[in-house]
Amino acid sequence: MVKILAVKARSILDSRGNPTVECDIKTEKGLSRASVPSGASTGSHEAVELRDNAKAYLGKGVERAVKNVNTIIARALKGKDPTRQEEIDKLLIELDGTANKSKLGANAILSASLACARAGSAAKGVELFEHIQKISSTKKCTIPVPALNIINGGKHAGNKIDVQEYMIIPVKAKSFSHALQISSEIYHKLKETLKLRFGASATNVGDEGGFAPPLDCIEEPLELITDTIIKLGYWKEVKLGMDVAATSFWKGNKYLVEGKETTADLLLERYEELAKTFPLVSIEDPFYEEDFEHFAQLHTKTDLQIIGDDLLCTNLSRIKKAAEHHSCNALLLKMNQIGTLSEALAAASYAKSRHWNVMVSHRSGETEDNFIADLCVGTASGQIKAGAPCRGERLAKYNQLLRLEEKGIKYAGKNLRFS
Ligand code: 2PG
Ligand code: MG
Repeated sequence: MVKILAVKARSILDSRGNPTVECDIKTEKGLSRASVPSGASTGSHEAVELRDNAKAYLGKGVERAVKNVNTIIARALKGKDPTRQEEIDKLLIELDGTANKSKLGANAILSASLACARAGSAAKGVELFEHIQKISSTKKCTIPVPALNIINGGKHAGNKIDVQEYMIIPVKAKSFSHALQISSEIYHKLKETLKLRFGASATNVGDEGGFAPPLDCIEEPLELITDTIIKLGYWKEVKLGMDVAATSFWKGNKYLVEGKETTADLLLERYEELAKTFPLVSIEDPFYEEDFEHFAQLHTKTDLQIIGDDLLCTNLSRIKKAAEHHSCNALLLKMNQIGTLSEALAAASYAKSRHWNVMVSHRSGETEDNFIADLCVGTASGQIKAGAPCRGERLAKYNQLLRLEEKGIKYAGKNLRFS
């Protein structure tokens, strides 16, 4: 049996320049490393990201989380078998002992959980995606369809667009590499158009690498992207997705959209109209994080893929509630919302048992770690969102998928149904 010899965490910086936790695990097979991302539009039911709230890094330091890994977690994991992911995660959950991982911090716990998965795959001498396939009992791996966020708004950009993400989904591309080629072409063509119409500053990018043009109406980005797709002749291959992240403009009893107050019912009508006008197939968080009811209404009234992010927080009890209410037909899978690999796998597995789609997701604050690429392939989740085809921390994931594609794993596009 391969044993964990040492566990060591450190504070590194994420793509926004804020501290985050990286963890190294040593076994006789060598060193395995993982780091955790961080969100900006976080759901209130997410596991707790432990920050120092001290002077350093304007309160955002993670020294307490690092210390928790280097003391409590390191002591408990030493001597353990890293191939036994479920046991390791159970131990981490028990060590913390809270419902939302607020004692040790979900950032501390997840860094150890993921480094352990990498150590487990090294111990078995298999690739990470194969190790994940095994522990998640996935029959056949697939290469996911990417959802690339090419126009950024909301909390991820300094413009006035209320919707957070406008994504292209090359579902009918021939392969993942073809999907990436098409997406890169659309991205660069869109850049030309934005520059011509609004000037060079409109091509500045937001947190996830998408452009952040000075637009303020919800429809305009959809028009611009649709025009670009048609211009390039890709209207058959490429569909559109949005992450509205509606909690970010929910003001207690009303939504504030384009500077005006509006209601959930009016928003719902607007989404129905969007679905009729544009090649829109997917919408995430169309309403704020407690409105299971309007999610369900949109689900009944359209053929859209309705993804729950802030609504679900990768949390099994919330996913079950959404399933009861028919609020969604897709789960956004973010490991740091729940804090261990095993719990994320359980969330994905439950969603699949309800015949939902699963989209594996990055966070807006990312690192160069490409773990989610293997996660998506190993669980055959079918979709991944990792930002624009631009910026190293986003490409780290897409480029890993290009490597995994070389193994002859099937592209998920052909069998993907959105509704
Ligand atoms: C989202 C994510 C990722 P954040 O809302 O889906 O795109 O953003 O990481 O800021 O929560
Ligand atoms: Mg979201």
